[in-house]
Amino acid sequence: SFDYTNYHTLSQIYSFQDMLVVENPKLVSKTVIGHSVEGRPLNVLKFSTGGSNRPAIWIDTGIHAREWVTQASGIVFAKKIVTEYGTDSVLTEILNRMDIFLEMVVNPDGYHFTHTNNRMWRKNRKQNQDSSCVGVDLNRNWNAGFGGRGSSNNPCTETYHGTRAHSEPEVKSIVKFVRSHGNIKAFISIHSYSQMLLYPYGYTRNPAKDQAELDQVAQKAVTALASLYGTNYRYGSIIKTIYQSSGGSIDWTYKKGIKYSYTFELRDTGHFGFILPANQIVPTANETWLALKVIMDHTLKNP
Ligand code: 0X9
Ligand code: ZN
Repeated sequence: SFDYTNYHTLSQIYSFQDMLVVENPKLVSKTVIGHSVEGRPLNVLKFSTGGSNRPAIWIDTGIHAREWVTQASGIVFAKKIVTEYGTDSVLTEILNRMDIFLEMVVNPDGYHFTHTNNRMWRKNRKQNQDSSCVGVDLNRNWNAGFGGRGSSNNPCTETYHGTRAHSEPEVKSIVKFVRSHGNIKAFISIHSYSQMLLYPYGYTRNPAKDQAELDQVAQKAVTALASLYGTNYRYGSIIKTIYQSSGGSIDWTYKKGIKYSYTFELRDTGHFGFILPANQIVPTANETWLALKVIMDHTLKNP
């Protein structure tokens, strides 16, 4: 059976996804929402107990390749959803009325590259025009303050925003999915590291219209997270809590009307950083899951 306590290659993750569908056909299905720059499938798992186009929660992990604890946590979340449905009352209520979509490897080319060439790779693997430097930062490529401060027009930097908003297939596929679905109520994008729970905006200091509510939910979520092992999270708007960052995913989803748009920065605060030891995968996922359930439960109860 699958070893949740270790990191896995891309092909192992793809196999895990297919196994989960085979073992839970009534609850889980797989949709390919597009293909990466290098042609790899962009897989989204759908967890649904029925209905059609139910209000939905989106969760993504692995938009940045080197943030390995996020893809690994995505695997644990998927397993938790299938085992807790019917036993955990909060998750059961959520799935009785809403769907959950989980894209656990948003950046498959980058993730593959972190296994084969450079463990610290962050961006996708776009061959940039007129530059020998590779890759676009997929969290600077969205149409929200695109090209502004906190992103770079230099293809050789880690925060290169690309030639235009939604130029990258890994981003465009999510944009098309969100638009065509039309009923996504929460969009949660998971990164590491820093131990933070962030809400819009990242590109401007103007507070989000729903800042008070987003802040209250974040406070409840980080309290739930800390209840398991005492892990301390800061929370607040992106620009005030971490740094200015333009063209980020949740600024776009929030502007599109998805009120509950959040970004997590998982463990740790810098001791191991991106190279978090594998024995922290399950504890990290377990505590994060408690925060996710707070956000999902609030979303369910505030339609
Ligand atoms: O810089 C980023 O993209 C994130 N930090 S990370 O170290 N994981 O790269 C912060 C993301 C802020 N979120 C948005 N701008 N949406
Ligand atoms: Zn990141």
